[in-house]
Amino acid sequence: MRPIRVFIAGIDGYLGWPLALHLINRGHTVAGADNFFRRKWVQEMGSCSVTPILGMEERCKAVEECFADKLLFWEGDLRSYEFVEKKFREFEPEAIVHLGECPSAPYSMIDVHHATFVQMNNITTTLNILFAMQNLMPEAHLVKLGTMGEYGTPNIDIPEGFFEVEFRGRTDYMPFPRQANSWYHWSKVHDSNNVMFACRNWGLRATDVMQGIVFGTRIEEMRDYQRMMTRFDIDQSFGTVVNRFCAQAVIGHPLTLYGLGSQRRGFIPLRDSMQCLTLSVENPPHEGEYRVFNQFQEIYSLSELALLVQDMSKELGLEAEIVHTQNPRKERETHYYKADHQNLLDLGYKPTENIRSEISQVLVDLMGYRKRILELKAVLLPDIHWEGQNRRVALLDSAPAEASKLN
Ligand code: USQ
Repeated sequence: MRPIRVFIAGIDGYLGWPLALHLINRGHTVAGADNFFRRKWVQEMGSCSVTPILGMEERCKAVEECFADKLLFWEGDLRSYEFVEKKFREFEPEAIVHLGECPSAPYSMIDVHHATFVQMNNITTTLNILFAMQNLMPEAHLVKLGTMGEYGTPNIDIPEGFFEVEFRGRTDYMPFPRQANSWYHWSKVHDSNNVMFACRNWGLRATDVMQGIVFGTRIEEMRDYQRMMTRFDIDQSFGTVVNRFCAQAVIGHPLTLYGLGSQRRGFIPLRDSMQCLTLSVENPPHEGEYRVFNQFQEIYSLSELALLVQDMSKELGLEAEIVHTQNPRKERETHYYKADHQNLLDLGYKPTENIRSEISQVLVDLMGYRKRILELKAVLLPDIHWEGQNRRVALLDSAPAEASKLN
């Protein structure tokens, strides 16, 4: 594959940072933008990244030293169309990976302010990117991060985006119904509709990635791990379930399995997520094509994963108790769940086979930050309920001046 110019929207995040390293290592020219909102949202949750991540200036310096390559970074808000257009004009990306959204279901369920913030932030940034592409580079490829959660948990198999429907004797190939389960997940559905329409209306090309729940601490490219590490969150809003279980195990806190634990989801290790996003970037769809990839390694129930974390903890001499806590979310706990994920395999995706060693690596890495996790213990229990009536601090709407120093 010839090297291309890739713009990462949300380059400072859990996925954005390792993706920059991964793409640079493969010879691509990478630039990115971020307004450090993720650092601020996690701070609002009373938490911070367990892994001590660097500020962007030091991150760029580390890249230059380790990869002998420059990483271009602009601080700015993707909700500003002028900012997006200006940076696209300067960098002339051939591919844009949009990770610059608020990724949390619980955060969006706090109250009306958080719900409207998440939807406006996510939908506006995507529209700005689509319009800037149409105005400046209609040939470019958008890789847009969606979520498996857009589909919900239907009682039938989940295809990759589209399926054939027969109704009253006629058939059509249509978008599979979306039944999201939080204001955040619905924001991704609205994005999907907008991206699909932009492809149909303007002939743009896009890959809409329905990603499962990511977990993990590292990828191969973090050779200089101390300086290259990505953030790792454990609070109820921004910490995903396996990452939270591992952090809990490391400090002897009970693993907080919500409800019965028989909820089934698609999961994907961080390194596989990087592999899949790169495959999408390097294999663009044709003009006008809107394609959907379901991106996960395997489907597991939450109980299976809790038991796996418990098992791997034991091997490391840690006692991890599993506790069924009352489920703060409204979600089906016992349900059918089967989803296709062939498209990425067809492009060459090689899923991590040993999930046990992946979990073990997370535990080992986190053991080095035990003290920090203990300090953050209070954020491990959930108090955001789907019923509403959440008492929470007000939303901070502008990035603090020193945000890039926060983690
Ligand atoms: N859960 C627990 N215990 C916990 C935390 C969560 O049992 O301590 C349960 C939840 O009830 C839920 C499941 O674990 O059934 C997943 O929760 P999560 O917080 O790991 O993931 P979710 O809210 O679904 O969102 C995450 C990412 C989001 C992405 C999504 C993929 O934060 O950005 O879109 O995973 S998916 O779930 O497939 O839609």
